[in-house]
Amino acid sequence: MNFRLLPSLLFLLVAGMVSCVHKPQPANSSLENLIPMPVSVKATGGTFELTTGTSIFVEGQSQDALRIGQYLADKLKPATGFALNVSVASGAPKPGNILLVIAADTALGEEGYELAVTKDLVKLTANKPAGLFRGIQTIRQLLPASIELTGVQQVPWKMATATIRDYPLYAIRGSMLDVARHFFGVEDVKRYIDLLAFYKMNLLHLHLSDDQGWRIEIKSWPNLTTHGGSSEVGGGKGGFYTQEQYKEIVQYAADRFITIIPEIDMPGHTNAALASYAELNCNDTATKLYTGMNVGFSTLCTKKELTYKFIDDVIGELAALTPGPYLHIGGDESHATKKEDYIPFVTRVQEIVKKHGKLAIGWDEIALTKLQPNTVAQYWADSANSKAAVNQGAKIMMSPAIKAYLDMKYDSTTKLGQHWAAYIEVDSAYSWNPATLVQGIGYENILGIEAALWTETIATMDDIEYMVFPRLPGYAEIGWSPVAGRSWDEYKIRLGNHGSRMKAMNVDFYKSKRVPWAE
Ligand code: IFG
Repeated sequence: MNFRLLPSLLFLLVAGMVSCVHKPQPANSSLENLIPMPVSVKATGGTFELTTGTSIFVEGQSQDALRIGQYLADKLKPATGFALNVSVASGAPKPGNILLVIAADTALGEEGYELAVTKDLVKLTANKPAGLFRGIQTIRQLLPASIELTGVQQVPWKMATATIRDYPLYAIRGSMLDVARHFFGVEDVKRYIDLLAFYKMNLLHLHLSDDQGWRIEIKSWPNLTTHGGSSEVGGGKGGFYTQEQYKEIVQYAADRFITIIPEIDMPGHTNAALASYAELNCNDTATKLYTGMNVGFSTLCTKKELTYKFIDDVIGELAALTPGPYLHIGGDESHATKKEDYIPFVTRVQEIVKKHGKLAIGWDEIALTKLQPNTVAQYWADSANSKAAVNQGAKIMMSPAIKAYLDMKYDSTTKLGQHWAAYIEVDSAYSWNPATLVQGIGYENILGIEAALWTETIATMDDIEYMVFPRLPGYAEIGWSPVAGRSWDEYKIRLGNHGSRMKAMNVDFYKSKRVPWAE
């Protein structure tokens, strides 16, 4: 034995042990690939097989459960070719079936569920319909990734048996889509909603107006869309949602237990409205349509009474179309509005929102004003504003630009997006805790988390998918899963195993080198 070699042999031995201890083992069962990670997963080591003979039963005459059951059947059919029957159970289901139950279990809250998979039965129980729908996403993720393909696959549709009990950490987990800088039609928005639903998100904030475009039909002010909706960043044709189309989006989201929050940004970010109606301008002269990317140059005329009639009409029509509790009034980057005008303006707009039976939410600058009880401040860049809002007793929607702005480039080589706040690689997008990010904003102050996609540089659904994925699943987990034990080193394995699911869903995601993508 050449003893001089001993130290290097020892080093190799120790290094070998360390690496096998720390090298995360690729998950070998879908139970270990769930995103967001459930509160508790108890594997029982068997398998349940979905077959052409499987039926979906619901207990009791619950129309919600039947509709959710049909949603599951519709999701499973393309890849399996099975037309699963959905009906009300009469007695205990026979082996090989799925049973959906809505039954009182208050600890599960609005969106929690319990999923018991045995070799004979998949039983999903929830306290409320939304919980049943969230549990359906877990069933999808327990099946092989090819379940998300659109053509029939000849594979055994096996699920690992387990008992899962699960519910969200935050009441709101969502995303914002800016349809003002670049317009995205109803089908694109529906696809975005489908992707949010897969990761148990429950909010879509639509940024409906800005300098470059007005995107929602307001019958009492038609030029807002006929003129203000006719262009976009870069000079494209823009577009807008008729009220019927907006209602279609709202219903599509509601069917997936996702709430729409519409935003009319004001007093800044209003050039599209100012270009549409000369009388909205202090000088009674309409501005030109704007197709650039600057911000902070526009303001409604806060001194004119007409401005508040305009706002009352707009918010009134939008509130009537929006079942959700919130209307977003923007309030950001009002650099062309004097502070002494901004404060009474936002105070008045909050009153108008309240008059129409809604709660106001605004970007964190609104904390400069006296906030109505239950007004929410959305933290994006100024922690002082957000702490001021907390000091007024307001809840915070966490959308820190340095962590949750989806238009931030991954790194300096990313062609799309901007990087004024930060480069946000997939690990950075995941490795933060909303409840500790800003001193003075704790868990009890936070309404939820929202990842925002601004679209100055984003023009197509592919662009959206590239910037949103694979970061979005991380935000879904931050918003849903327990903080204890959360770590990038563990999560990245699960995310790597989701590559095949995103691929099966035709998501054009960014293949970050920081993720061990499973083949
Ligand atoms: N800030 C602006 C957005 C958008 C964004 C791009 C907010 C609240 C920069 N306001 O973020 O309109 O231009 O990253």
